[in-house]
Amino acid sequence: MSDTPTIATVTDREDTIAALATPPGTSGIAVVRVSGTDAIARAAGIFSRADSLLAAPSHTVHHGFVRTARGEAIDETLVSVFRSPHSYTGEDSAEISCHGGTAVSRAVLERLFETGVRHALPGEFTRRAFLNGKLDLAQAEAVADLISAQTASAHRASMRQLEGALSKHIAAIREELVRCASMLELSLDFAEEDVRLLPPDELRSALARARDTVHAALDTYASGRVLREGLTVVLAGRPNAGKSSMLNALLGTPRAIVTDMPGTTRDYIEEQAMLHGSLVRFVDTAGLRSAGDSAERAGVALSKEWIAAADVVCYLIDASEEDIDAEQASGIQASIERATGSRAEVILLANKADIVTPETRRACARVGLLPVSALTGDGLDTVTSRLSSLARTRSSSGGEEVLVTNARHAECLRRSSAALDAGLAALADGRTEEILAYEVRGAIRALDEIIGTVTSDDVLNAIFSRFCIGK
Ligand SMILES: Nc1nc2c(ncn2[C@@H]2O[C@H](COP(=O)(O)OP(=O)(O)OP(=O)(O)O)[C@@H](O)[C@H]2O)c(=O)[nH]1
Ligand SMILES: [Mg+2]
Repeated sequence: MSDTPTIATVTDREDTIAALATPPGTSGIAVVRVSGTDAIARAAGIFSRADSLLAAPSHTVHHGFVRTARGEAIDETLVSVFRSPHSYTGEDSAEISCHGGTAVSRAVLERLFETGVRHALPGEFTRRAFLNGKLDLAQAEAVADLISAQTASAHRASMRQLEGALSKHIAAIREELVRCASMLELSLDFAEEDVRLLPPDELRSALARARDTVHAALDTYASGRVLREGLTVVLAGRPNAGKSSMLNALLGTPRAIVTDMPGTTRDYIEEQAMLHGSLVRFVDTAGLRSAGDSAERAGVALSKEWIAAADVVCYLIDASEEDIDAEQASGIQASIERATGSRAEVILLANKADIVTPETRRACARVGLLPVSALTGDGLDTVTSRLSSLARTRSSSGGEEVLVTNARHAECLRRSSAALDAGLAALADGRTEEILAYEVRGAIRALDEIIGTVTSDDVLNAIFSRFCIGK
């Protein structure tokens, strides 16, 4: 049986845990992080100046050697000491800064494991910080976002969330709802005396205000999602139009297979890229046609799903083969608008412009098709600047105080808003205060899930397992 801890045992907070906090591989220095009740004693146990570590006040740094059990030097190190509760996790912690490199950091870790320390699971340090009340759940999630932020704006948004902007906003809405709920419950307690502690008008406007604030926060998720995941740009069109060639040209690397056989791409191909500082997620899809075998049909079904989920559809037409006319162009535009509920921006591209006649080029200009060539790169600058400007506008918070970037938070806000809508409807219908109180409590519970006051182990496992080891 393996003694590697599983997610089921992760709630065992008694253990002292350790992990490499810096990326594995060659580097100037590497940091091994240790946390738990015995963290300082365990670090002292492998350190040449054990006494100075054991007596060290919090936030001090100590020079010395990490040694094998037989006393041979493993590395010359600096050990930082953080005493509970003034540490990242809230527990006693030590950070051993050793020389970078796989062998050194592994030897330091192995040495700690010999003394009974166990390897930390992904996100376990942050999970302990959350469980010890150092961070709420939205802030803990912001730590993961901060680490994975690829653009300046994603960095800013996760930093604001880590500083508590979202948590404070949620707390303010929650406070108002708790006031409504307690008044409602008091009214229920005194129902027989017909005591109304909050006039119905005041209750209605308090609930409507809370609902509008929840809606406003939820509305920012459209931008927040683009900021976090990148603008989803789907390359679509008939087989052989040059979609995969276009993906390769936009990425500047031969990522997708290109052949002159229609139906080459079966599965979709997803790849992220930075365009002028904005994050874009390109998706190359199978060519749209009804013929083909079952694998190709499955690919086409996926293409349609991607089109429906796109922020931008770049629809490619093979200008050397297909007729260019206004009716066809507006037909394509209309069918994509139908598929996306007009949410996606449509960019119609006439590809293979390198081999078309001047007459065809003029026809493209007349019907609003942008002539491009995936082969020569002609016209691609126009495409990339349109995409990066769309990525910027679609990820901008529009000056909103908070920006919801996380799908889990958006889902909680959706539930909170639905409960408040149901509560307001109950109030308008003159239904009992019990029903109203029930909905308001539901709205509060959904908000609590965002900051983690009520959250199941399953939700915590799902959140923290996505973290890297050592965070
Ligand atoms: N002349 C010219 N040929 C191109 C251009 N773009 C693509 N092609 C050629 O068109 C053929 C099909 O290209 P692909 O990129 O595989 O087309 P696709 O749309 O991905 O095709 P499917 O995956 O089958 O749907 C290949 O022979 C490409 O070399 C272009 O801009 N100019
Ligand atoms: Mg292809």
